[in-house]
Amino acid sequence: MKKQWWHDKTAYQIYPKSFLDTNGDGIGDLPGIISRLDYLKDLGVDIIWLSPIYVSPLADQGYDIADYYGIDPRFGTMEDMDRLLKEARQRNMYIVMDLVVNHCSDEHFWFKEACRDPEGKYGKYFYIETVRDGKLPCNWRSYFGGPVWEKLPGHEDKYYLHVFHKKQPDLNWENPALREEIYKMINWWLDKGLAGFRIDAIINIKKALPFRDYPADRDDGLSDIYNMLRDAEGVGEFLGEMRDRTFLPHRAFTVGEVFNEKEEELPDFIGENGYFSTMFDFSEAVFGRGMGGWHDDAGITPDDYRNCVFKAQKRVEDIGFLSNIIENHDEPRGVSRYIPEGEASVTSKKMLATVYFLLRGLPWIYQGQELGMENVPLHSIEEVDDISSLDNYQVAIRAGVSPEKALRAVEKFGRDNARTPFQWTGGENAGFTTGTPWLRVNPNYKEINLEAQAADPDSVYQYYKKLTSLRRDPLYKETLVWGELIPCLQDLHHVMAYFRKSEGQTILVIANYQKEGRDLPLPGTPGRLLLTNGPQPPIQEGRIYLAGYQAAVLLMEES
Ligand code: TEU
Ligand code: CA
Repeated sequence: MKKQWWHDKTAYQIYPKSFLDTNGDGIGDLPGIISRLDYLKDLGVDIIWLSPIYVSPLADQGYDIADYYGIDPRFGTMEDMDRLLKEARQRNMYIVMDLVVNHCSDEHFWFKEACRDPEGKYGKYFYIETVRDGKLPCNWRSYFGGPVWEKLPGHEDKYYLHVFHKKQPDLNWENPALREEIYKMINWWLDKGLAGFRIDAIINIKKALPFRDYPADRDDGLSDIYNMLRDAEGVGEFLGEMRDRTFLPHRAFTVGEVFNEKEEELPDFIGENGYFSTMFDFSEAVFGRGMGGWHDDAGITPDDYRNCVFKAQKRVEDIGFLSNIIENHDEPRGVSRYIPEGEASVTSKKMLATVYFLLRGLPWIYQGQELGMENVPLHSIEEVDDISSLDNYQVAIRAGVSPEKALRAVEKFGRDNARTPFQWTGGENAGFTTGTPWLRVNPNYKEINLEAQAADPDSVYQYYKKLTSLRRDPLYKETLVWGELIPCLQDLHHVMAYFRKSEGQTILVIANYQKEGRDLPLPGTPGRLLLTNGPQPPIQEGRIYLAGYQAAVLLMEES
């Protein structure tokens, strides 16, 4: 595989609204991000993805863009953005923005014009259909609940399509004029010095047309959008055109938010000359998720987690480079999801960090993950901000789930979990704001915060620093970045172990994924211990003793 400049980097996702507020309005902002670039650099971060900061009514927290060329005043100004780009460049860091082009906001000029004149130029930027005798064009269910069709404001017989919230009308990619607008905007940002984009919900830009019903899968008479997506052919034509017109000439870095790609299309997505540089591995995140919504989620065991990860690694090994995560702004905190309930501790958090960070692919850290931030306790549905959580709660209630159980499902999977403010200090509002935070601070901030962890050599944060420096250490980089990944000890329960192997060097990552300590067989002869989250593990007669949730990274003797 051809080496790319970004392969040996570490990436970090910032959720700006919750990162750091500098003007006391309770909302994180660009000056806050700029003031913490040195912190991120010191952590070992190279690439930073900002969740949307464009002008937006924030109906879906900025994933509803009203002006692609403007910064929302709540986050700062374009001068702040330019300063961020400059300050990042001075530190050899790269800024990546969110590209949200499946839909825009209903407050975007295009949509307002479309409402004014549905037959005109801007009407064709959207999917607008005339509805006779009350029958909607199709029965697809939007991601956030309810039909994908909403009445076009000002028109009795016209409806527009929105696969997400009704404040997020879908853009019509079949229209070449719309595509030109998008490419122009992307190039404008790349010309400004942006390194690239994280590409939002991109599979959805291709619809199975003409609109038609699918078999209903709940008693609302609607059909999951995935049924339509399975039939939608030809997303690659749009993606290839977008790559050629924008990313390629700028040599931009791109990471796709891709769910449900078709297996045979994988090389087109992230192979050499793929549509994107890389894409996120969501296989663990979606594992166990039923069609019924969050209350229907079967959960994930340590063995499931390992199997998912290895399967994903295998799928791409000859094709490209995955982006590895344990959480993001849509998911629960990784330590709350992938460590069995009640067992999250400094040690187990470090173990999880070890096994995912040293996989083949680009490692991503989501803000606060480096502190081992956890899910936030939920006392009432009134506390919830996120629209997807509110919908999932209703889905559960309608399915006959008790309010208490529905609340627990939201607590476990809700998107607010990852969106609570970053825990900088043990002081008021965790040092996030001097005002009132837009979303409650996790009450555990007195125990889990950067200030405390920076002073503690054994903290989760200090361990993440060791991981980032190990991966970029010239002695091991060839192996840890580009080396192949070979799973081992797969027949043992609660063990996650794999080799990373390059010409002349083999590194073993081995983890005891349970609270009880145990003896494990060592595949091969160990040399130097490169990293562990516990005491020096005793090694004897081909066996290694690992304490509960202990992980070890060992340089192996070459035979
Ligand atoms: O998410 C896209 C997506 O496919 C959804 O299924 C997502 O997983 C959602 O969280 C379901 O609860 C992206 C963004 O990451 C998300 O924050 C946005 O809400 C969404 O697109 C719409 O732009
Ligand atoms: Ca602010």
